[in-house]
Amino acid sequence: MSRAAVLFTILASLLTTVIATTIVINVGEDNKNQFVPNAVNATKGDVIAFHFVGGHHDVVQSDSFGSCNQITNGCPNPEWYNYTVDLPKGQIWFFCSTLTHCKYYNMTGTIFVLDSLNQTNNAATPLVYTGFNILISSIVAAFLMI
Ligand SMILES: *[C@@H]1O[C@H](CO)[C@@H](O)[C@H](O)[C@H]1NC(C)=O
Ligand SMILES: *[C@@H]1O[C@H](CO)[C@@H](O)[C@H](O)[C@H]1NC(C)=O
Ligand SMILES: *[C@@H]1O[C@H](CO)[C@@H](O)[C@H](O)[C@H]1NC(C)=O
Ligand SMILES: *[C@@H]1O[C@H](CO)[C@@H](O)[C@H](O)[C@H]1NC(C)=O
Ligand SMILES: [Cu+2]
Repeated sequence: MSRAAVLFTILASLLTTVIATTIVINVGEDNKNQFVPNAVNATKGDVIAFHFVGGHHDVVQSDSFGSCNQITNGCPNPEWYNYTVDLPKGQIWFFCSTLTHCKYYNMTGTIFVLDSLNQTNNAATPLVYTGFNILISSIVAAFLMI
C-alpha cells in the first residue's frame, strides 16, 4: 500500500470509530408483538440498542429475511440488549422467539450493515452472521448444574 493509502485507511477507521452511533429499536412498542423500527441501517461499530418496552419478548438471529428459524441464542426480556455491530457489511436478521410472535405476528427485523467506506455498495450481499450468542455460556452452565 502507498503511504497515502495507509493514511487514508487509518483516517477512515478513526472516522468510523468517532461517528459510531447508537440506534434504538423498541421491542414490544405499544404492547404489540413488534420491533419498531423493524429495519435499520448501520455500519460496523454502531450499537443497536434493543429497548424492551412492553410485554415479554426476546431477540434471536434467524437464517434469512422474515424467517423464524433460530440460529443463535438470544436475550430474553432484559431492559436493554445492546449489540455492537461487528461485521463490515451484510444483513443480520432477527426475530422474537417467544410463543407465536414470529410465526403469527411477524415479529421480525433486519439490520442492514452498510460498508462504512462505500455506502452505495450497501448490504446487497447477505452474510449469515452469528453475533447474538451472549446466552450460550449461561445455557451451558445451566446444563452443567442439572
Ligand atoms: C437504508 O439505506 C438505504 C440506501 O442504502 C435507503 O434506501 C433506506 O431508506 C435506508 N433505511 C433506513 C431505515 O434508513
Ligand atoms: C444500552 O444503551 C442504552 C442507550 O444508549 C443505554 O441507556 C443503556 O444504559 C445501555 N445498557 C447497557 C446494559 O449497556
Ligand atoms: C414481516 O415483517 C417484515 C419486516 O421485518 C416486512 O418487510 C414484511 O413485509 C412483513 N411480512 C408480512 C407478511 O407482513
Ligand atoms: C462502491 O460500490 C459500488 C457498488 O458495488 C461500486 O460500483 C463502486 O465502484 C464502489 N465505489 C468504490 C469507491 O469502491
Ligand atoms: Cu415477542
